[in-house]
Amino acid sequence: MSTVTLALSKGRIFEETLPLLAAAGIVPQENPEESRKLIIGTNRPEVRLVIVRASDTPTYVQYGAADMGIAGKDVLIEHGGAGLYQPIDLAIAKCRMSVAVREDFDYAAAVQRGARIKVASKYIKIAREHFASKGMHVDLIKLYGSMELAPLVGLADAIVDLVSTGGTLRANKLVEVEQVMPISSRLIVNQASLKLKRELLQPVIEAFAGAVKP
Ligand code: PRT
Ligand code: MG
Repeated sequence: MSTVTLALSKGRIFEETLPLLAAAGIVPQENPEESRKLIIGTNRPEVRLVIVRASDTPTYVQYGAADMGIAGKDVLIEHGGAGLYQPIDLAIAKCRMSVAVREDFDYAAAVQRGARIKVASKYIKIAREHFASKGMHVDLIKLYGSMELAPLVGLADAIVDLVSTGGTLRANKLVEVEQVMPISSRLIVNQASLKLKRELLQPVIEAFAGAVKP
């Protein structure tokens, strides 16, 4: 029997994917937040979920270790998208990529005088393209988490990070000075799987497409 493996990350993507899975008639047998299992069965014997780190989802799908996955546009841009078919914007896990600085940093003035600023981010590719498109010269500093700390301790003048409610920026006395792009999550499919397992995958893709709430 041919099987389908779907890669998902815990947290917001898993939560917001549950209704889409339900629309495809797929119900996970366990909640990954409670279980430590990395492979989770479903009500359908031919469908299983693998629980991966959000930024690893495209890699599992690219190499065919998972047939399908759900990943944020942020993660997909940084990955590059090789080997991935990206059929649907699922309109889940929505947020925006933004530039933020300390309240007391005059970003507009720095841009105006063509200052070379230090920018910390986990999203180096997105940050590089954004500042290049503005014709700004920046020094990029790669971080893996809690970017909000960097301007507070003098590691960077600005950060490029995801913003949802804005609560994290406010709590750290940072302000959003530019929106880089809106972010949502996409369904991604391994290109070879799509050809070899079309009969199994196509109905899942269609059910997801039909369940998207824009
Ligand atoms: O935690 P890990 O390193 O494993 O990966 P991750 O943080 O990328 O995973 P996860 O599960 O937190 O996020 C998965 C995806 O959800 C991301 O790739 C985004 O596409 C999407 N998403 C949507 C978000 C947010 N909203 C979001 N608010 N990802 C992260 N955040 C963080 C943001 O980085 C910041 O630290 O939440 C904080 C800001 O939130 P507000 O509400 O205070 O503005
Ligand atoms: Mg996280």
